[in-house]
Amino acid sequence: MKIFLSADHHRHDPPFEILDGQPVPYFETPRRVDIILAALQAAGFAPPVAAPPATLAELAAVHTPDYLDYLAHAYERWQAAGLAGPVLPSAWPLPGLRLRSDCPQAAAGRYAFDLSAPITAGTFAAAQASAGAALAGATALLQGERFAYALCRPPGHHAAANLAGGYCFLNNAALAADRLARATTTGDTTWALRAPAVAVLDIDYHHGNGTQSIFYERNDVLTVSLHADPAREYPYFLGYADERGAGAGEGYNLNLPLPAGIGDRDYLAALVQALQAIADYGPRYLVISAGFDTFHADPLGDFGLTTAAYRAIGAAIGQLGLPTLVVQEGGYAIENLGANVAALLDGVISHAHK
Ligand code: SP5
Ligand code: ZN
Repeated sequence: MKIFLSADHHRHDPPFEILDGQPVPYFETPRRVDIILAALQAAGFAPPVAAPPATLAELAAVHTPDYLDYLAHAYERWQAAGLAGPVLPSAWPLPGLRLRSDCPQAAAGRYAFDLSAPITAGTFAAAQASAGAALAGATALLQGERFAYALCRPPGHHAAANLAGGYCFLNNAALAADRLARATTTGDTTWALRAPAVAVLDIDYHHGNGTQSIFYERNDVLTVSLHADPAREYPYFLGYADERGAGAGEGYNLNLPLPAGIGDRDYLAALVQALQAIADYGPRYLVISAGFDTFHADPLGDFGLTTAAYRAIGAAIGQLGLPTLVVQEGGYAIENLGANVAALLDGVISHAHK
């Protein structure tokens, strides 16, 4: 399995986040990558390849130009206004207020939906590196690789076309899925008649609100997410079972909200349902948004999965027999994160020769 690394990820290392009203040390730390790399090396995986950073033109495939301009310049504009970094909003243009981005503080509220995506001096460079790893993974599949793993940091699945949040700035999995979909569906038939292209399966503990919103009106990318019920868990405002897509995308989004405390057996049963929906769609490529905050010891989650479950999840995914890109998302039980990633990837490749 080819492994692509966002080598510049360490340039994003915010000092704190506001979690449920309290300032706490940033959970999404550079140490996560070190630990995953060490575990993969110990498990005998090939050394990672450093991917080039994604260009603005590549990012514009799923992100808006105004949002990219904001991300690229937010920190310098914040500093130029005499504010101390990191960039963090303190007011939001919720319904009833006017959607403006005239000054740095207004822009911060305009382009972020929570208090967990602070922008530091190196944040955009790190996010570009992370997106570059996912895009390199997509390209590897297009060139005939069966599997690839993009060790992305910062993660991406909460980032929408024009919004940061949930430790995410650029939607790595969406960029990869979009690249695979465009390569698959370019042709002279009308959009609605093109063959199914790509499925995104999101197994992070949190709903992938950004990925869902990016593909919500498209039928060339099926989005499926297993996650904690948003009625009790972040991101609260999206991820419910009745969100099924809109317009041409109606029927091409599937949310499977899960109860607190769910264990290996019930989780794997829900996964079978998700994989059946993907098999019915019949995509050419599969992108996995792989979060490990479903682990029983994760500080942010309340699921009960064991390390053995990740091997079983990977095996079930591998059994679909699709060229598959695994994109790193969350996972904050640092001591177990490496073993859990290695278990998932081992599971994915375990069926390769059957
Ligand atoms: C990529 C990713 O996993 N982002 C997750 C961001 C979650 N941020 C806010 C979570 C707030 C929920 N409260 C947790 C209580 C833990 N006891
Ligand atoms: Zn998560």
